[in-house]
Amino acid sequence: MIVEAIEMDITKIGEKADAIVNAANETLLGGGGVDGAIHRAAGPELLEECRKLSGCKPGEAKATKAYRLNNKYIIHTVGPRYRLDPTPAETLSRCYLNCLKLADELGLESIAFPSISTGAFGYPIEEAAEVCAKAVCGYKPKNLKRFYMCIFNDDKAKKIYNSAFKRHEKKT
Ligand code: AR6
Repeated sequence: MIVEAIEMDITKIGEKADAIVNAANETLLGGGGVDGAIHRAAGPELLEECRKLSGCKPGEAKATKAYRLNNKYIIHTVGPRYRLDPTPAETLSRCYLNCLKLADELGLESIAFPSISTGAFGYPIEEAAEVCAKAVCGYKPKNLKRFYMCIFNDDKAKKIYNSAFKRHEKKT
């Protein structure tokens, strides 16, 4: 699987990604940040489908259709709140792995993630990139061929993720 961080609004990645991941909260009923942007771009039908999912626990993943977005699916996950979760690295790692597993079960070949938990949920970017790279570079895909980390307007964060991916790709 080719793993890279790119500078991109995740709602604009289009057909390059079969699925985009949403950094949601336990209600799955929308919020600010990337969650708000995805709901705005996908349209109100997304909220209707999310209402039927009865929420999502931190570290878990649930898929919906992508509606007005040019992707096949949106995979919703809930990251750890850095200061409140007793084991934030474990929860963040499960977010990445459960989303990848679900995408593989759906037969998808490409997936785009936002930087889960590093906004409103307060996860320090260097630590989050390390957890992400360890999980993703150690994952053995079935169908997935491309992993995009979409970084919104932040060249430094993009570099942090790409150097973490390089370090972990050498180990695996
Ligand atoms: N494309 C890519 N990345 C983005 C976009 C975008 N369009 N918009 C923001 N980001 P956050 P969290 C980046 O706060 O920390 C919500 O209210 C942003 O710059 O969206 O997991 C939910 O409902 C940051 O680097 O997610 C939850 O309540 C990253 O996405 C809570 O926030 C994640 O920031 C989840 O917090």
